[in-house]
Amino acid sequence: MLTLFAAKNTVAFASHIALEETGLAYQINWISFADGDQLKPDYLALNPKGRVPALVTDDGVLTETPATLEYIAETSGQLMPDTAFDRAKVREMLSYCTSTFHVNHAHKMRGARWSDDVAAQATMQAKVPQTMAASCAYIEDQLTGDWVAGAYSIADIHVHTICRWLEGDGVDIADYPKLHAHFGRMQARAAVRRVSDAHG
Ligand SMILES: N[C@@H](CCC(=O)N[C@@H](CS)C(=O)NCC(=O)O)C(=O)O
Repeated sequence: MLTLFAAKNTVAFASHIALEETGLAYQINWISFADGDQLKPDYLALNPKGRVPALVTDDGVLTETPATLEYIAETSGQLMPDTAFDRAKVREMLSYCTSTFHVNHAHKMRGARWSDDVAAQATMQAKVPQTMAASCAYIEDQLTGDWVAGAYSIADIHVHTICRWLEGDGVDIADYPKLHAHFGRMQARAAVRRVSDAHG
């Protein structure tokens, strides 16, 4: 049995979708950011980074969304395309999502990670619509079919999870027709709807 430590509507949403899609046995342990659960000793013992997700497996704890997603894909034999090239394209997108797309978004609420200067934090925050729009334009350009790399995969799940934050980041996804259609395809999936309902 896997246990996913998740906070609602965070990037842990991606690992939650992957678990729900594959049918692996899992349970959710909700973390409340409002209560500061991610910084409490019990949770820090599990994930010293004080972030979600954390996925507890029989072999130990995994953190970082690309790692948790790839573990779920590999152990289930699902959510990865067939060819070496397409699998590398999936990893390319996971890497982009975690290192750039997500980090752009984090500059809105988490500027204190990078500067103690309140004015600098405000400057970072002001730039979020621009950097998130640039990420959308990049992904729009990458989308040549229904999915990021051949078949539906963990890369689609990661992209979708971050796209759910776009409205709050001041970006209209309708400005990116292929990404918008991808968003609709994701929302139409039963597993995504179930996870969406769970996150409220
Ligand atoms: N690179 C990590 C980032 C994880 C991360 O930053 N998660 C955020 C939620 S979206 C978090 O736990 N933030 C808590 C905090 O900053 O206190 C991943 O992709 O899993």
